[in-house]
Amino acid sequence: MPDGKDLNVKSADPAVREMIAKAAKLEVKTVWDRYEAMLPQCGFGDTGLCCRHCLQGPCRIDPFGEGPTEGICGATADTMVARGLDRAIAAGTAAHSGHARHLAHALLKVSKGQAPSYSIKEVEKLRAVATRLSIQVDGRSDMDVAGDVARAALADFHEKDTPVLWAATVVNPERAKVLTDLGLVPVGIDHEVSEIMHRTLYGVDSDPVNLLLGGLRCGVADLAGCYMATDLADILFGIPQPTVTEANLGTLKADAVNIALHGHNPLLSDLLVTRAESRKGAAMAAGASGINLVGICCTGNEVMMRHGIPACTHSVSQEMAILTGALDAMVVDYQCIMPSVATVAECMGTTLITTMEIGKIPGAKHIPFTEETAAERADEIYDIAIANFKRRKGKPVDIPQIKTPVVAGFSVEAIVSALAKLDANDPLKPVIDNIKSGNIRGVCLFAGCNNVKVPQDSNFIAIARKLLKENVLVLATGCGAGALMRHGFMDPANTDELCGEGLRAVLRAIGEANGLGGPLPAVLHMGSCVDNSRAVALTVAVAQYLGVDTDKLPVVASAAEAVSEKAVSIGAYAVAAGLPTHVGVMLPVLGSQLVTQVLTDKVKGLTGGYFIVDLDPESAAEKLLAAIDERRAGLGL
Ligand code: NFS
Ligand code: SF4
Repeated sequence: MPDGKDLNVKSADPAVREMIAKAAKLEVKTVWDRYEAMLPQCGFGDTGLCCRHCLQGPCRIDPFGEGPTEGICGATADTMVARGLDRAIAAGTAAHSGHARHLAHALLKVSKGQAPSYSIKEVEKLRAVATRLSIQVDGRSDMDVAGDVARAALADFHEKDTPVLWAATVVNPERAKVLTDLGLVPVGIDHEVSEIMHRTLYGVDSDPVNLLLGGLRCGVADLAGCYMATDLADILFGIPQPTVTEANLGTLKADAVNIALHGHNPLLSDLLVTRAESRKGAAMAAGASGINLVGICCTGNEVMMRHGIPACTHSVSQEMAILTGALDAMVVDYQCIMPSVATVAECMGTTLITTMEIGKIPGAKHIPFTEETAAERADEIYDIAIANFKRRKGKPVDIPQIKTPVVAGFSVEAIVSALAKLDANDPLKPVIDNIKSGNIRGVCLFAGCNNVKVPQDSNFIAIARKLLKENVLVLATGCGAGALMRHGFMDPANTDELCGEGLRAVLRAIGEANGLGGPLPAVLHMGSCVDNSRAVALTVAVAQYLGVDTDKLPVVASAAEAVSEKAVSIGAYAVAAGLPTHVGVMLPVLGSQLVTQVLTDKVKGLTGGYFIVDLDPESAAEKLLAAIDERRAGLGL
């Protein structure tokens, strides 16, 4: 594996490396070129010691104590760092919950018959969610219940005198008490984001510990946004079930109309998938073998989990999909779409299509998407891609012949039903028994992005390899799942080689009981980044089964190559939920010893969770294992 420090190795993915070489030949700039041009990056920003929260700034504090030790207003390093972190958490929370709010509006329109392209796909989940929210279901129509669920979701955004439902009803009672006692229960998702913006303003909150507690509370609001997004997407588009598919640039097809679905919300991407069949004739009339939809980033995860759509690539290598020259259109909604894709698309003859009012990109074609006009807009997108294919047909493309088999789609419901094949009356028992016996030493969730500062995927690969050998059950979401799938971790053919003996036996027993004729994949794909909520749901279920709080479980998380502020807000709720949470890149907090200490140590005394910041994957894996063992010992295992 490439060394984490070697800047010459840009990606551990050979398909990506092929395209990096092509970009260099064509003199097309990529994220790696722009990163090099940015070096050396500013040390003040890197450590969180730069403030622009008012017009007297920017203020910078010298981390070495040689220059100013406070900002012009008197803000200390501790204040600046805590305020900066809080704003990152608020931004992440706004994004996840914006995605959830969008789904809530769509569900409301469905319930009123105003969104003809959508329907309720999972009545049972709708009723289960409604029941959890104390909404009456008996004797009511699905549409009435859906309307109430949507209204309850929308009500969770603004301040009220009761807790946010999607936070209070999704954790175990013990955790709810911990959060209540610490004042970390949000009363409105938007309210919490807005409070962070207020308290981090010039001259409001300068107490670093108070600021960090505010950040954690906003983190719990982020959990609510994520959980709501998962619930509503499952209701509208179906609960993911294990599905066999593949990943990497080799999923593109030279002779087909290739369309990449990139971004996050399944509202548009799911519809494009379901309309593909009806557009196949038009594609074939244009001389194509058919329509080939591929996913990028979390939209890719959403359509992979529900429809088996292959994943083209993820996160930092998104430009590489276009560089193949085989993409006829890239359709995006919002979040994690590098504006640079517009330039690369122009060079390669791909049409970049933006679809959201809040997510326009200069150089892209904008097709405004609404739930009311979804079908027409989707067909417009298909027409553009097919016309592009006509122009491209017969011209050479460079598709790296690299792809990996993937089994994806392990929602909690799917996991429980797979386990039920071992014990129909008590599905969680086999997992708990294996945790107790040590066949499963613990559980690690890999989440988050690829970061240009890390050779792509190398941290994920190194840590996952080590943990699997040590019999840690590995779950993955987001572009962390993308990284692991592209390197064979979700191919059941590799389970035996990757896993230690105990874990191997468990995965084989479950696989065989489910008629797979072999084991489950070594890493279970749980979905997109909002679907970290699924990992929380599983953790809460195990905690309730054992009758302990979530901070007692041998469960850890790792955002090994994090980028987005969304990864920071997810980290905040993982810590609030009591999990040791690794981050494999520098968080901009090192400028404050106090903040660093609170996040990596002191907070443990409050929520039981804490951050482990370690850029070296080998020692990070050791620390995650140590955290797992500490908890096993606490449980007397
Ligand atoms: Ni998550 Fe998904 Fe990927 Fe990172 Fe972005 S796509 S929401 S933030 S880059 S994992
Ligand atoms: Fe400087 Fe204070 Fe203004 Fe920040 S808020 S820019 S530290 S004066």
